Amino acid sequence: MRILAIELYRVAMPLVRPFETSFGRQHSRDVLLVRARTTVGDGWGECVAMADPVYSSEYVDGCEAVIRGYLAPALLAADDVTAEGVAGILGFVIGHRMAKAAVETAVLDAQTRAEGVSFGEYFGADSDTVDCGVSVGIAGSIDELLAEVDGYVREGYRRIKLKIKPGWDLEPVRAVRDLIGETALQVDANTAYTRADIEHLGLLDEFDLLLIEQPFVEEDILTHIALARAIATPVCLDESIVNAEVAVDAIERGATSIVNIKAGRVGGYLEAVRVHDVCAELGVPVWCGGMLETGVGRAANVALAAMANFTLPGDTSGSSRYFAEDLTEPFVLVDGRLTVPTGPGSGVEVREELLAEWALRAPITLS
Ligand code: OSB
Ligand code: MG
Repeated sequence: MRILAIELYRVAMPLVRPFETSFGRQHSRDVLLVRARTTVGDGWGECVAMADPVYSSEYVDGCEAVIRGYLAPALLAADDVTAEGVAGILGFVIGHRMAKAAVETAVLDAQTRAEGVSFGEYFGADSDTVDCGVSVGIAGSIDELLAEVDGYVREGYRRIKLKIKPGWDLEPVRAVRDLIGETALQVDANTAYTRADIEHLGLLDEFDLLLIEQPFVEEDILTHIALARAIATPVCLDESIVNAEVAVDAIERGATSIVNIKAGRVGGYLEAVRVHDVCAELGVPVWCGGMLETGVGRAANVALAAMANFTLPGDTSGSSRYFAEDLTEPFVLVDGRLTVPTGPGSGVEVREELLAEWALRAPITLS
């Protein structure tokens, strides 16, 4: 195919409740959507970067700038583009994985729609539904936290993940464990701790957690190794795992025994599949992370999470956990699971009238 145009849309999606983590509090999701207009048809990708560079170095204005200045011009100049060739064409740009992932996904969506193949089939998914967990932000009080968690358990979520930080860890985890009994529970620190906290984090062992996610800064593999040796709770890396090679390195050195896979963080779904595969070879289970995606990104995540080695529930929650109204048909939990879309490409349709209604600015066309 040839790329005829790349269109960039920016929409503001208010969250149904603020989402607070150790890196700040979001009230709304500032989403960048990419539409690839190609000779075989159109496709969509969602950029997962946050409004500010506080989870990773990427942020949404930066992604837009790198797509406008480098990624879109390179794709528009290429004679023949395939989804499998996008990473090579864009490889001259260092990093900027979330921006690259959004563009590659738009091309993949166009390509697979034209071929009549669903993302699930393309990735080699082997189930029709995925088990869903929910990521619960830092709350104003323990009572507020328990009320929120109780609501999710009643909705059927199969696993609860609590955001933690120094000063908000043992007490909320104990309270939630008491509330939910044997329901699966895990925690995510988003790099809020340091080596000096290893002994303290060991106190989480008594709560029988599935894992502790990314306690230390992304570059610091060594401290994660030290923690994994010191505590019983499995250590799981998120921010640190930026591609399949880094995943192998972190696993072989003993820094992570479970891996969170986010396609945006590793540069796209094709690399996400490779991370899945190397983890499977090494006997390391994976689960699908989330970045508060709209239905556009969620559809692809749900298809990815249907691959065989995604054996733990993902942060693939229903649309209503995030938004009053989604940009696509909503993802609705049934018995704690979401159904993998079966239509061509991502299998969902963008509600273009909402894109216009919620637009932060007019779309930009690069051609
Ligand atoms: O660390 O997993 C994370 C959201 C934004 C940025 C980073 C993270 C998260 C979540 C929410 O935990 C997952 C979701 O429900 O999409
Ligand atoms: Mg995380």
